[in-house]
Amino acid sequence: MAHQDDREITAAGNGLLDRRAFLNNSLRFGIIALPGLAMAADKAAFDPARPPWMQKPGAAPTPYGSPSPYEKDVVRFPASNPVVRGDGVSFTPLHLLEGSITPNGLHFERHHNGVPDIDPGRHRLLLHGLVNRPLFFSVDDLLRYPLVSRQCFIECSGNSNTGWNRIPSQSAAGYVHGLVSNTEWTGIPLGTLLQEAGLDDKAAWLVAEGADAFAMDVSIPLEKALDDALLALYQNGERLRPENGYPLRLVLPGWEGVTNVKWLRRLQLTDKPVMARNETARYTDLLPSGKARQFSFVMETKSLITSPSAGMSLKSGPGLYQITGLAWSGRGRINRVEVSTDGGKSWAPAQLQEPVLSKAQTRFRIPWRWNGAPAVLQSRAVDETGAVQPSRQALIAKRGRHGFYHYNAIIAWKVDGDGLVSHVYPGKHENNDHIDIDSGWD
Ligand SMILES: Nc1nc2c(c(=O)[nH]1)N[C@H]1C(S)=C(S)[C@@H](COP(=O)(O)O)O[C@H]1N2
Ligand SMILES: [Mo]
Repeated sequence: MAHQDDREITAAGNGLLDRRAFLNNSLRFGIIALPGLAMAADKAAFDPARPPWMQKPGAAPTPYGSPSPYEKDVVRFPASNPVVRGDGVSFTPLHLLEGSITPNGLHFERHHNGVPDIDPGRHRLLLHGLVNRPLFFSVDDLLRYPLVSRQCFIECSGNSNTGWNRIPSQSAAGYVHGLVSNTEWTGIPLGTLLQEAGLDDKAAWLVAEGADAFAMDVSIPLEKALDDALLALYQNGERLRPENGYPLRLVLPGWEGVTNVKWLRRLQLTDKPVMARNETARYTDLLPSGKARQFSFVMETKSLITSPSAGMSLKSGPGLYQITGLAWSGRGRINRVEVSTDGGKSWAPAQLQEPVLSKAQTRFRIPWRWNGAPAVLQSRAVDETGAVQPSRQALIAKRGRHGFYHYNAIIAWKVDGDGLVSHVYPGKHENNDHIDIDSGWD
């Protein structure tokens, strides 16, 4: 049984410990698990001194590795529109991952009309419109430019949107909040190609179009294109996965997923936005005033405790546990993540995993001594611009009850007396009278 150590310093109410307790290597944490994920061990036939895998040679090397078969439950959660073929999403299992990089096979997906089967030898990118010299590139042409790498998250603005509903969702954390992934992208700064084409004085926007059956297009302000936009060819060291835009996608660090056009085929410089479906009928936010927010590009400061989270249980009973999660902001670096285990009465700063990168996901951790009584766990992120993740009440007060996109409120997990974890909305929730979102993502 874990016992109270001299070096344990309380940092907030209800057993939250100072993050520096991690320096004490002798700490042993309790087990947090999802029922059903553990493998059933055949104890009778098993001699730990002579495990069967030491009794014969193992498997031969293979051309491309895959996860251990024992990790078969660590998968995305796909959901498709039954009416429109190829319209759907799959969620990253954030609650089953550690660190901050999303493995390529688990990057979330959002397709409006399916994943095109693109032959890279025939794919072309056209750069035209208000430029001095229109340019046309093959993928091989693009690969001759100097490449740069940067880590950043991509988050669908529809991520977490069941948070707008009256009843808290009880799905696993990743299967509600996992329309976000974090990747090291490698490609060409878009500014390099714009410079080569030469910009007309009237150029102020850029229309990006994808080569999928949806021919998805969005308008992007030139300022962002010249700032940190990337034409990505590689994802975590290997060429892009088909579902994430192979052979070429636009990456706009910190901006809503829809602007990160996949299977990029055309960039047109214009003097104004085209008012495409995806910036008028969709991806706008109806406000309490009756007006709609348009071009709400930046993904706001957000965090999520990934463990313990909905559906898990604190299997070891009362004792020491590690609370961990992810924080991110489309405005820059994460400055601080605070954690509360007493329903928001007191907060303590979590340990941030270095390096903390701008517009990338940051892993946070904090030790917690659970006394066995019901507790409510929350995390609250603050970024380098001072933007603070809002409570659900504050978000609703600001945006009203017609929200669909940009849900970044604090998420609360309740641990009951048996250690079972569920999703709750703490505090009073007046004006809860809106129509629930029952399907759709975007
Ligand atoms: N061509 C094209 N680009 C696209 C989309 C699409 O359907 N077609 N979906 C967009 C949306 S809404 C999101 S959230 C991101 C998802 O990127 P991912 O599938 O790589 O996670 O891609 C964006 N780019
Ligand atoms: Mo999206």
